[in-house]
Amino acid sequence: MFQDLSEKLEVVIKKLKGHGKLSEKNISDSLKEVRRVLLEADVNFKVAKAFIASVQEQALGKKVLRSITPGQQIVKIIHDELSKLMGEKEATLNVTGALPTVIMLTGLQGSGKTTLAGKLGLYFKDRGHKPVLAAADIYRPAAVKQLEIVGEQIGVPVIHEDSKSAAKICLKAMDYCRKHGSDLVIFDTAGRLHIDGTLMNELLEIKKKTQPHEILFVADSMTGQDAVNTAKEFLNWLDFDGVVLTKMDGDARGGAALSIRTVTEKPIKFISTGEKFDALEKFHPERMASRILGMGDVVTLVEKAQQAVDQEQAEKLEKKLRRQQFTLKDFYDQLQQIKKMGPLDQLMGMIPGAQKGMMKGMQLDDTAFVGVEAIINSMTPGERQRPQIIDGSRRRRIAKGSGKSVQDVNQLLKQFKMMQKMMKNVNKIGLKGLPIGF
Ligand SMILES: Nc1nc2c(ncn2[C@@H]2O[C@H](COP(=O)(O)OP(=O)(O)O)[C@@H](O)[C@H]2O)c(=O)[nH]1
Ligand SMILES: [Mg+2]
Repeated sequence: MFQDLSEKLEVVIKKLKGHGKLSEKNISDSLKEVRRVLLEADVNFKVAKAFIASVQEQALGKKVLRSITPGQQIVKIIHDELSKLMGEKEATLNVTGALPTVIMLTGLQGSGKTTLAGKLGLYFKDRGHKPVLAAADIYRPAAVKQLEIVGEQIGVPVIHEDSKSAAKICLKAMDYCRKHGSDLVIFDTAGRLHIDGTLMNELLEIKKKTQPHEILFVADSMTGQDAVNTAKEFLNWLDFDGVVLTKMDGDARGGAALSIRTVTEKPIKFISTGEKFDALEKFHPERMASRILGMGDVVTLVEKAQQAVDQEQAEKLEKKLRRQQFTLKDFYDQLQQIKKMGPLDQLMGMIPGAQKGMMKGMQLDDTAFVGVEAIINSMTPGERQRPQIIDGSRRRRIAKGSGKSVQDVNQLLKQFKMMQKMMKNVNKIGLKGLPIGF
């Protein structure tokens, strides 16, 4: 997520921290660089300007200049301002009032509405709700079919109808909820490639007739400032309550995430980080600021782990590790658990001080672990216990036995070592219950 932005900011920060004392000129120069980095990340021009002005004002204060760690103080200011930019506090969904709770998804075509309908459906189902999806994109027959498949995959009913009125379908879905004890309905509305009056009037009609508790604008974060401009138009026509940023797993530069809140004054409520239905995170501005600044996001990591990891097994492994009995077989089991938490490169960004540099040149997709089991199986119990005894000739033997290359064996041993190293980092901040290695 925002790798480029993050890396560039880290360079500036490293320089700042490197100075024992900071002069006003040091600070101004650094902030100019920050401004350039923000603009390169496609942050709205006015937003970047106001951001820098605010950081500058605080950074030139006596408290910072006189401090013994001025660089760190400024980083803290930048962190807090970034967090403010994205909303400061976590925003929740409006899900109280008359039943069913109505959530209406809006946005351009391809922004990720239908996928999000599935993700939110699953999100609420997992939390004990009985959601229903309404197929209100009436123009493309394929759209209804797509939502039906989504509904099937997450086990949630989809309401549709051969009708020319999207509002009518939405009302029908609400009616279905009342009759079947469903407490929440999500409208998957039509989008366009560009904003047009017909679409907006249709969305307005749905809004008027169904009085949604929550209208969400779905923004493709990959489109940067375009997403922000579109958001403004939707806001003017329709008004909405919150934003969902999609495709945050891609190489979005960060512009949308950093500008949309300030420009629309509406909170970002969720981010979507992949095509699978569980790739949805509540948006936490403060945690996102930490991720952008390369400080990691331990809280989200722990939450993910708690969902994916077998607690008992984790504790057993923790004990083993303390007694230095952690073997490569355990390592293999751990890899399986970690894989359940999400794509590895996304997880890496959440570990303080353990990202990027460490992982450079390593393949981070899910195929990274293919063959691991074969290699481990080809080792002797002694080797699994004490991988440090695996020398060149043993490596060749293991490679042969597993049908893998010596490089594969080297790679695995390297990953094992890396995990132990990362764990030291995590132990320093005293995390419990995470899979070993996190
Ligand atoms: N990588 C990635 N792809 C996504 C995400 N959300 C949606 N997509 C993809 O974006 C495309 C358009 O999504 P869709 O939900 O059909 O958009 P809609 O036209 O707004 O309903 C599909 O190929 C989705 O799989 C996401 O968070 N990450
Ligand atoms: Mg759609």
